[in-house]
Amino acid sequence: MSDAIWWQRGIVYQIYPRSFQDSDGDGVGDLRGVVRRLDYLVALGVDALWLSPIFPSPMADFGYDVEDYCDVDPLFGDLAAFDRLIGEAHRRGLKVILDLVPNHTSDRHPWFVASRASRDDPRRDWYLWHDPRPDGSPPNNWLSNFGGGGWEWDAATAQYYFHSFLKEQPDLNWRNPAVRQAIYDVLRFWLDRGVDGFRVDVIWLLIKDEQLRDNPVNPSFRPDEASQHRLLPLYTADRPEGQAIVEEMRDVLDAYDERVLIGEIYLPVERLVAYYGKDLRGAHLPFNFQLLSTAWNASGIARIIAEYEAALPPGAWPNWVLGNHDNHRIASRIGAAQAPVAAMLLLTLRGTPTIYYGEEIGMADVAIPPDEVQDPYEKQQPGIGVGRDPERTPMQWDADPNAGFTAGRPWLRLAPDHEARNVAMLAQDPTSILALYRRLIALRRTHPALAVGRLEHVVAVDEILIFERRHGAGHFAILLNFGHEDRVVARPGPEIPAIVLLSTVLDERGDALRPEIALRADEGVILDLTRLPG
Ligand code: TEU
Repeated sequence: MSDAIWWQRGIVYQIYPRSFQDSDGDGVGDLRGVVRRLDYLVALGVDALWLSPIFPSPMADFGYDVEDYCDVDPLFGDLAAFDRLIGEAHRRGLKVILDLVPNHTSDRHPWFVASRASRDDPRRDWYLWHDPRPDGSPPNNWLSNFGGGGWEWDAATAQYYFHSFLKEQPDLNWRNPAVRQAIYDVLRFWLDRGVDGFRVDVIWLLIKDEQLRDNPVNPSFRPDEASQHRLLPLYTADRPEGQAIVEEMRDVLDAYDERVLIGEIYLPVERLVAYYGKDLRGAHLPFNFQLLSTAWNASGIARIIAEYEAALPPGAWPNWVLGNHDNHRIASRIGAAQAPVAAMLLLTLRGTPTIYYGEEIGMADVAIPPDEVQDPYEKQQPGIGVGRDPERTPMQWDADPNAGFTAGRPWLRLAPDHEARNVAMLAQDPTSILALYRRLIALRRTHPALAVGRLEHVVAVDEILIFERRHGAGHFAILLNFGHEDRVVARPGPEIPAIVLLSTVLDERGDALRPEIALRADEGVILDLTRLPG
């Protein structure tokens, strides 16, 4: 694995800082809390932690509304606490990735305060201000991604400004070179402090159409969908000029050693891969979210894998995401029985895996009663299932009343099963999902074929997904039963006895001979097909 870079061979673990570990009893997680749990991450075996935004923020969108890009919100700590986190992480061999939110700021950011103060302010052109149409209505039909119109009227200066998300999140004008330089300075500020890379929020939305053309109507809009899907975001997303910005960000990182640029991009695969950039001068890892939305069956996933591999530009490094803070948890999407299969899939595919905190203990969505809803997206479109609180509940560490997360009252309610489903208890159980995650990660670290090896022979046979990984002499087959019934399937690989390296059931299985292997319901196995020397 020596020639692979850390972000290629490694595993990323996403921490939602509000919900990971509180250290001061205010019910909100913080940086000192993260430091306390670093040894847990080392024991789990991940390589890098990505922190969702920790910057000063009014928290209208829980940190995705940044008031100051170069400081830490007092809820989470301060710069000294951050430096300590970097130091403690690096001492343990862990990388730290920050969440950069460059598409918009908070409306309380001094840049926007100045920008809205007057039409003549030098910062006016840092945001997207436009005159109304003659009848006073907004400049065009663009919508907010949280629902409702995307234009907010400013009576004092008699213009509209555009916001892709909340009105408290005005969009920056990325056509303005001064804006670009200001954000690149932010990157350098953190790179100089030692951060190992960035996950860039909505990197495919940064540039909007200069002519302000109306977005077309979406012919396949269903009335039960979130209302912004009424229009196709033709002129507000994935604009050609956006590629140059990604390259410029990459240039900033390239002045440093081995830092990673990850882009948050929800696009079809053929457009997604454009974000690797011309000659791979773009993002190192345009996030591949296909597993978040695809139907959970063997043939569909075989197709996704094949299409993704085929679409990757030469030399581009793949990646896979199974969960994040914006999507329902995997155990809730596919059922608890399949969660181990999903874990084995994520951790044996070719490409950098990203694990969302809590998935390793099988956390599920938590139903949040209407009067406890925190998420502004849910508040804007209540009751249609877009809310993101269910996947953001506190990490379950132990059987204490607040799951070891806080000594106070957690900002979001805990999962009802936290007394039984928590790190302390699952760590005692050699057949738990936590044990499975640890074993899978350990295998991936031990066998280069599983981390950086080639991916071959991807097929679906009935409900079984089969693929192979190879590197040097290492040769493995992965068989995943997406069905809830036992099945027998032809065993792949050469005619030698294969060792069952790991089953998701975490019991002992004998060697797997040819021609057939039996899989239990919801079982996945890794077979070692490596020929012994001699
Ligand atoms: O998300 C962008 C995004 O497109 C969505 O996943 C979004 O959360 C939602 O589904 C609305 O369409 C990023 C962040 O990950 C998210 O938490 C922020 O709310 C959003 O940007 C704004 O910064």
